[in-house]
Amino acid sequence: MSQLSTNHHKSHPKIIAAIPCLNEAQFIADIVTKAKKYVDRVIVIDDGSTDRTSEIARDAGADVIRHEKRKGAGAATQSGFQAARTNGADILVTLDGDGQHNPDEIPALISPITEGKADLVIGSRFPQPHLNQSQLISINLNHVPKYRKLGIDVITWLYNFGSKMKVSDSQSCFRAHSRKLLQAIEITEPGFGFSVEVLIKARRNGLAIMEVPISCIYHPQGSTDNPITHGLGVAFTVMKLRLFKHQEIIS
Ligand SMILES: Nc1nc2c(ncn2[C@@H]2O[C@H](COP(=O)(O)OP(=O)(O)OP(=O)(O)O)[C@@H](O)[C@H]2O)c(=O)[nH]1
Ligand SMILES: [Mg+2]
Repeated sequence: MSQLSTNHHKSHPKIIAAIPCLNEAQFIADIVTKAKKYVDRVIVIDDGSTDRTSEIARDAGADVIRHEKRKGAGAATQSGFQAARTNGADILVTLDGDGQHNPDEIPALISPITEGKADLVIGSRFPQPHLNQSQLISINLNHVPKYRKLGIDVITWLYNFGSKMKVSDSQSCFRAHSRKLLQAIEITEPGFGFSVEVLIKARRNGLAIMEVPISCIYHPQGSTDNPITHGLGVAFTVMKLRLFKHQEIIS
């Protein structure tokens, strides 16, 4: 992995994109190519794929971190957090490698951080009225399957319950993170529970959380994991993290 010059000209924040991938050979080349237009470096975390994800990502110009064995989307994102810290990123963008997120929406996610308004920006598939719609670039394809929407709503409700800091989409992993957040938060959940773990720790650290609307493309070949176990696993993680406040916080 070539070491980018760290004495980056400070007027331009150093932006890194991390893309956790499990068998995404079909989509990854296009995503890396598009994302490279908006960031200084693209890092693909290959979470034990058995297809040509690593090779295709590298050929498209990404740096690749490979987990020999599958560890989970949370563990893969944690490797992205670590690589961003090691390379002195001012902003880390995370997006999925399965073509559901549109890299052309990266600027919309980054701007609240460059404007100093947020430490965590979530790309929401369910934009609330107060969000400025004009940011939506592509036609809204957010046909989130109903059963998935129900699962996401339950988890988002569990996260919002009793808190002033509410979000509309706790499960979206198309996010931007500030250097301050990267220094304050460690991901310990190996699976999809990491999505709410980062939210809960950000809120506990008093970090500013914002949402911007995104489009999300659902491909006909559909979901990878079993949505029920996926949803229940994350719901359990929210309850565990919110109930047991003694969770480790680095700072
Ligand atoms: N499912 C799954 N995805 C992983 C894993 N490790 C990395 N990933 C990547 O994590 C990202 C999100 O996973 P998805 O399975 O797309 O999760 P999702 O978007 O909530 O669910 P879908 O609607 O099924 O796509 C994708 O880029 C995956 O390739 C893993 O162990 N399981
Ligand atoms: Mg997906």
